[in-house]
Amino acid sequence: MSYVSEVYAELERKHANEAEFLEAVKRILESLQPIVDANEELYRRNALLERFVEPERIITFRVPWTDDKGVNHINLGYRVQFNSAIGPYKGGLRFHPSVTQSILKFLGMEQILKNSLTGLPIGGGKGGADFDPHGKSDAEVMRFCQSFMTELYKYIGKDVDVPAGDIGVGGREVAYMYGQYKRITNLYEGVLTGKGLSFGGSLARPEATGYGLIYIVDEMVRTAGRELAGKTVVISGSGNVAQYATEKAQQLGAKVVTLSDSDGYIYDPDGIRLDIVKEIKQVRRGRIREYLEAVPTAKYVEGERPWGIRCDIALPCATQNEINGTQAGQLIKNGCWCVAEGANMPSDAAAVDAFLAAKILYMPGKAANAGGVAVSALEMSQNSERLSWSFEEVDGKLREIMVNIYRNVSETAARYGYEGNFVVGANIAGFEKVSNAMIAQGLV
Ligand code: NDP
Ligand code: 2IT
Repeated sequence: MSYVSEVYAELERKHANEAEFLEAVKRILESLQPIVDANEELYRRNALLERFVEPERIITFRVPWTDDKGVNHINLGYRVQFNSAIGPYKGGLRFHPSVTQSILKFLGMEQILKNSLTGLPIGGGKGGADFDPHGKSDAEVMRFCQSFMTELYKYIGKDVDVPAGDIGVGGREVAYMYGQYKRITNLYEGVLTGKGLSFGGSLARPEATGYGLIYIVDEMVRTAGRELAGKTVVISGSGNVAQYATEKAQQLGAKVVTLSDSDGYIYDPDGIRLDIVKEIKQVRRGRIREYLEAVPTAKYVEGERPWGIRCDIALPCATQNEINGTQAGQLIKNGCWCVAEGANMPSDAAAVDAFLAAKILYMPGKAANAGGVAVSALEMSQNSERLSWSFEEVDGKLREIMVNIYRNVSETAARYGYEGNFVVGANIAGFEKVSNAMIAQGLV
C-alpha cells in the first residue's frame, strides 16, 4: 500500500463518522501524491502525513444563552487548532446549524494550505457553533457571542490563535466577541480580525475575499489571453464574499447576472443592482427574493442554484458541495470556461473532475478565496504596530498577494508535470512550506 493510502486508511478507521473531513483529506492527499512520491522516505521517517492529518488540538464546549422570551438554549461551540507550523492558528468562526466537528476539521485542513499560500506567517484553524443567527434579534446574537467567547477566550490570543468571520459571522458578531474578550482579559489586542474600523479593524477586510477572488480570476484570465470585461458571470451566495466579488467584477466591466441564498436564486439579465442587494442583506438582513420588489424584471427561482444559467465565468460563493458533477457538466455544456471558488470546497469531487477533464480554467478555493485571510494577516500586522494603513495600501498588497498566489500555484503545477491543474498546484505549493517547517521543528 502507498504511504498516502496507509495514512488515509488509518484516518478512516479512527474517524469513520467524519464524512466531510475524510473527503477533504482524501482529495488533498491524492493531489499531494507527486510530492509524497518524491520525498517518501523523509516523510515516513518524520511521520509527516500522520501528523499533518491530525489537529494539534480540538476544543469543544457548550454555549448556554437565553433568548428574548427567557427560554434557555444550549449550542455546541468548537475551535480546531489544526496546525501551527508556520504561525499562530488563524481561521474563521462559522455560526450555522450544520456545523459539526467534521465540517470544522475539513475547513481547518483547507485553511492550513490556504494560509501557507498567502506567503504570510499564519497557521491553520477553524471554529464555530451550530447556532443559527437567522431571525435572531441583535440582543440574542450579542448574548450568544458573549457566552461563546466566555469559554473561547481561554484558548486564543494575538500570538496564539486569531479567529475571524465565516458563514454567519460578520462585523456585528466579531465586534460582540471582541468586546467580551476585552472585558474578560483586560487586554486590548488583535485577537480577532474583521473588527470595526474604530477598534483596530483593517480597511478593505470586508471587501478582501470577494475582491481577492476577482483579482486572481483577472490574472488567470489574462494569462490565458482573455479578459474579464464584457463577460457574463454567475455567482452563488449573497453574503460577504458574493457581494464584494460582484462589486469588483462589475468594476472591471463584467456583468454579474445571478446571486442566491439558501432559499433560491435571482437572475437579472440586465446585471445585478448591488446597492439593492446590500440594502436587503446588510441593512434588513432579508431574503434574496426581496430583490424582485425593487427589480420586477428579474426572475426568482425557489429551491435551486444558478448553475443552469449560461455564463462565461462561474463563482460559487455560498458553501461546500453546492456544485455536483451534473451541474458542473451543465455549466461546461453552456459554454462556461472559468470557475473560481469564493466558497470553501463548493465543488464536489465529481464536479472538480469534470472541470479538470474539460480543461477549463479552474481555481480551487484555497487559492481563490485566500484574499480574506491574507488581509486578516495584514490586520494583525497593523494591530501589532498600532497603526492603520490606507485602503489603497491594503488593497494594493491584496492584489499583489493574489497575483503571487496565481503564479506560485501555476508554476508549482508545471514543475510537477501537471500544467494547468491548479488543484495539484495549490495543494503542493501550500504543503511545501508547511511540511518543511514541520520537519525542521522535529516531532511535535
Ligand atoms: P455569509 O454568511 O456572509 O454568506 C453566506 C451566503 O451563503 C448566504 O447567502 C447564505 O444564504 C448562503 N449559504 C450558506 N449556507 C448555505 C447552504 N447550506 N445552502 C445554500 N446557501 C447557503 O458568509 P461568507 O460570504 O463569509 O462565506 C461564504 C463562503 O465563503 C463560505 O464557504 C466561507 O467559508 C467562504 N469564505 C469566507 C471568507 C470570509 O472572509 N468571509 C474567506 C474565505 C472563504 P442564507 O443567508 O440563506 O444562509
Ligand atoms: O475561510 C476563510 O479563509 C475565512 N473564513 C477567513 C479567515 C480569516 O481568518 O480571515
